[in-house]
Amino acid sequence: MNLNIRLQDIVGNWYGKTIASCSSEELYYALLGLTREVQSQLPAPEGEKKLYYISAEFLIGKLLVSNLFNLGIYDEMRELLEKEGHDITNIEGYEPEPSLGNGGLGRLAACFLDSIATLGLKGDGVGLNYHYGLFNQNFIDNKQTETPDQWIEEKSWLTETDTVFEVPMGAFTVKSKLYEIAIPGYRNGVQNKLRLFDVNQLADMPMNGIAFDKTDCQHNLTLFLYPDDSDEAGRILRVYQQYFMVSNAAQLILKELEERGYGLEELSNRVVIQINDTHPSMIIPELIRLLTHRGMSLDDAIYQVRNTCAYTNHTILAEALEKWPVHYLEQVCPQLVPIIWELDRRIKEQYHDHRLFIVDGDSRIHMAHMDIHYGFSVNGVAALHTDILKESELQCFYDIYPEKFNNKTNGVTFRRWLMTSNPALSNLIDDCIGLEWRQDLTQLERLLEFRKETTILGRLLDIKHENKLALCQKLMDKQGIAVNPNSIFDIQIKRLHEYKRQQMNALYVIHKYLEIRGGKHPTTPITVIFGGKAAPAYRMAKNIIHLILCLQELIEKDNQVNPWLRVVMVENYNVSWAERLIPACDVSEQISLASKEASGTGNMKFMANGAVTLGTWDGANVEIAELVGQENIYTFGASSDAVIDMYNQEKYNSSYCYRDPSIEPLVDFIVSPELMELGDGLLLAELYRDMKKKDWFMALLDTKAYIDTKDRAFQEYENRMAWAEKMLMNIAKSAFFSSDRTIEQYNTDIWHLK
Ligand code: 26Q
Repeated sequence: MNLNIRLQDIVGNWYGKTIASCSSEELYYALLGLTREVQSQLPAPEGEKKLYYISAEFLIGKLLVSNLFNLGIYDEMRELLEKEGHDITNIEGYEPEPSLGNGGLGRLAACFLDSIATLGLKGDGVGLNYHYGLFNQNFIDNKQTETPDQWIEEKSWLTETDTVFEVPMGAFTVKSKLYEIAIPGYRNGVQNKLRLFDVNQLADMPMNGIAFDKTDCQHNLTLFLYPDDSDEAGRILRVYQQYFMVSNAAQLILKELEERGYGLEELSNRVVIQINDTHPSMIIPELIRLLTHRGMSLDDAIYQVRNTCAYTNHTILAEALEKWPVHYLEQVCPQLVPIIWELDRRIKEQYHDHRLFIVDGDSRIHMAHMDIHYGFSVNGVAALHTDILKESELQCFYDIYPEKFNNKTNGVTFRRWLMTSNPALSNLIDDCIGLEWRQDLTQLERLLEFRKETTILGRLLDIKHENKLALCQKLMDKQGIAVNPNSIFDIQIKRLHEYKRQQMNALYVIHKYLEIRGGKHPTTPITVIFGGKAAPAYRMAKNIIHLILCLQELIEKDNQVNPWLRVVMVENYNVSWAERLIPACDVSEQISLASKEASGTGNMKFMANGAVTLGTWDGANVEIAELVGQENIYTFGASSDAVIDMYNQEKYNSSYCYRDPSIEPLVDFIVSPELMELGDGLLLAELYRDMKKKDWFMALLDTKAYIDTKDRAFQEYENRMAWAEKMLMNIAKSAFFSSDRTIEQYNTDIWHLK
């Protein structure tokens, strides 16, 4: 297809204009149309067996650039537009960003779809078509406020299909409709689909802010994405959503099995289902229900399902493990309840250890337990995480099913997170090692040859500087904030959670602030950048945001300090922000309490873009450290063994961290007159009390080591060539964290697609 002619045709027909005379907005819709046209020609991958990756979240982000790139027409299109006086980045600005996920788990699912299609594997994503994605975040009075995020427009990436199902709920039946988004592989001429179910006729629900009538489940089913599990209200609605999702998925899977010409007894040979955390776990009893309805014996149905379903665990935080009261399911999907009791009965008959039961003594259904007993694979998402599952959290399951447990260290797609988001660095890599790495990321290690080449190291530093300038421009455009591009960019971007310890980073800021006020200033100025949303009902997370924003204002107004230190919290952090922040980062903050962050995936994106990690011995940080070696990462803090031990023995209390006298003044500063005047005294005092008296996620345990290590990193930043070498080492070793590698391992060990 001649792209120029086709694009001219489209804008001519739609707007009666030439490409040159179109607005960026008009061109966005024209490109959307053209890209959809190209994609519609692509066949699905061939294969006798098909994967269904079921997930409540797919945080796909904007798709225009990524789709053009995978179709192999991005450069041509960009140049063509440039000739007509248009900048594709401006055009992309008009694309609404689908935020159909909260954070890591949803973004992982999006990276996986990209890699599955790129490897030519036959596999679709299945989820829900939320009308409102994750809320939009605004800062008012140094506090987070939430507004609804309505992302769907009349013209979008969604294609309506004529596939409809009925989902029987307790008191009513819901008619569903399937929508699809194309997922093209990278330059391989095939596409998979992201299949999103919606209610057939969504009532036009009035929203009041982000609040709405949570009791009208029948009409609100796909209205919005849950902003985390900290929102106590609406749990039943969440179960409705989950059942709606899996019943549709199960009906779709059986329909397609039949269309492919296979009988039900072929299910486990022809289908594999990956259950992304426990949110889709009800697919297990739902499939058993549908199979037995169609005449299969219960034993055979259980056999089929057990050999079809595989479960991924993403968390060991007890509060995030789903346990639904039986009476919730009696209301939502009463037809599943006898099946679950039967599944539980079989376990209780065989084992007498109550920790293995599906239904506990309080009549709560442990979704993960059901997955482990009635699936064939259980995987963690980083080596340390899988070890913790085996050795402590799920040890009693590992004892009876050692063969089911396996690790799949997470990965990210380098097409979005390096090639399109950091073109300058990608071009430098091309210049060093040729183009092959773009298809085969293991080639990146060849960069090691250049670790002593000062011209290459110099170019690395120049590119980092350019990317900082681009970020500064965005910060100015979006928030009117001027950041010094010659400062060190120290970045922590992720959901707000106490275990991720943004509050510890804030204590570092206080430390530096007091030091500078005392006359000791750093050699190079420091900019500490935060980004992330707090669940609307998670008080402590919101208090931490409030502290950060108050510090931002305090320092902004202090001319003695602000030449040397700035704090910036980006508003409404999302995938698009990440694409600008990560290429501009010097120091990547990965400071979770050891054992709590299952993997992390931002850490991998930063590494690939030449940031140096400052991190604890947690999640995939451990594997990053192994790969780059101690000279190329800054690690600190208590080990996961020590932390787990402290929890088990109830050894930790925050006061024992005051053994170092430098810590207490930092905590006290949270309620200092300066900050209390700027902020909401009640919120700051609540945070202060929590840190002093409870500090459940042990921020104070590691604060001293954190400050010392971070100061050392900033000192070593001064030796620019030595730092550039660290950057290069990180880039060269990052290929392990490609989701292409991860998906290859899923396929070899679990899916066996081809
Ligand atoms: C549960 C019940 C009710 C309502 C909501 C939820 C809920 C929603 C989202 C529970 C968990 C999540 C999201 C979890 C998540 O993002 N986990 C992250 O997964 C990443 C990919 O594996 C890891 O890298 C991160 O370490 C992990 O925190």
